[in-house]
Amino acid sequence: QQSRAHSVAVLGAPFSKGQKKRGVEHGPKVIRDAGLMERLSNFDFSVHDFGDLNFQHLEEDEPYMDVKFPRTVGAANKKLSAAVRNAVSAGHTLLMLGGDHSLAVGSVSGHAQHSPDLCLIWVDAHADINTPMTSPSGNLHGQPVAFMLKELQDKMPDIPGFSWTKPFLSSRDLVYIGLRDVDPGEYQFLKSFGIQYFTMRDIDRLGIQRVMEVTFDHLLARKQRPIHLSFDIDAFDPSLAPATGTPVNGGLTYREGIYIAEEIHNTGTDHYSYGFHFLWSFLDFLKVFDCLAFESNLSSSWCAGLLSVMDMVEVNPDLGASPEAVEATATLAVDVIASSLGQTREGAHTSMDEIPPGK
Ligand code: HAR
Ligand code: MN
Ligand code: MN
Ligand code: MN
Repeated sequence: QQSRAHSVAVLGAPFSKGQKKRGVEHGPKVIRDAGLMERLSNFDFSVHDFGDLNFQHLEEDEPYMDVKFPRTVGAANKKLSAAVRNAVSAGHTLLMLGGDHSLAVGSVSGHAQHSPDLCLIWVDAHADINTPMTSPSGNLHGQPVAFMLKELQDKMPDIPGFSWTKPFLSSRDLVYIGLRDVDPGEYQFLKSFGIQYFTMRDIDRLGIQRVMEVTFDHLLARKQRPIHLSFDIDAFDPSLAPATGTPVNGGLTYREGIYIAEEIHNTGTDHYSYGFHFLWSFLDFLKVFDCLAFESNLSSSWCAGLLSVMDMVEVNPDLGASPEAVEATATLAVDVIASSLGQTREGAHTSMDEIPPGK
């Protein structure tokens, strides 16, 4: 085996107190059972399984306003944040398996401590940007983005359990894809901060290819920077991802979801530089011969792209109508992960130095 410069770390976060339905804490296990590690072993990077974090449930944890389990969620995210920061600092690309989406507070903040210039791509049916005042449910998995945004600093009260984190992200460094269930207060925030977002209707109008192009123009045109992909499985249509807590009809198709993941993997390569399209297209044209030489000389052309941390959240095996429904949802999660890390639909150009002879 050749030396593998790049490495992907896998970290489970079996946590469910950001919402009221039990079962989402088993997400890491079912995603692993769907063959995650075997799929990752096919790539030309090394894989480190960091196992699952151990989260405490605090006995004394009264609601704050309407917010449920604030100290339990805060403590879990504090722990996750440190783990993500350490993994990224050690040079790994990190895959975080949730768990409910409140875990993004820890995951993105930990990432940001190492990479303050990161940008955030949030693929979800929901905007998860409620504050305790606007939240219709009191569930913290509908609020993680509100803890991150500098623009919301004066709208966020001091919630017990969260004194360890301060807002670190500008609203211009965030893009949403897949929205179709946005609360009134959330809509207000999206509009007043001018956040770039693509609802399912926008995907219908523009097509997923144009959506990704505009996403990268928005986030990467000025400079290449680390990407945090926070992928909520409920972004997919419930017919594809039934085992999740808050399904909403009219979601991503399989191909749209995979395309998003593939395009995120393709960032940061020669083929993708944003902004000066015509110039880069011309340079790409000149480089065609270079690339052919590159790919035939090396047994691997795997490239990390700009993806630095990925969350895969809200897979809840207790909510599938059948074992098949659960497995389909978990397998879909693994497919998205694999595509984000470089699995292609055109086949991998790995490990074949020459075409095998006929005889
Ligand atoms: N917007 C609703 C709320 O705040 C529902 C949020 C559901 N969230 C998730 N994560 N499943 O996206 O409660
Ligand atoms: Mn259970
Ligand atoms: Mn979510
Ligand atoms: Mn969601």
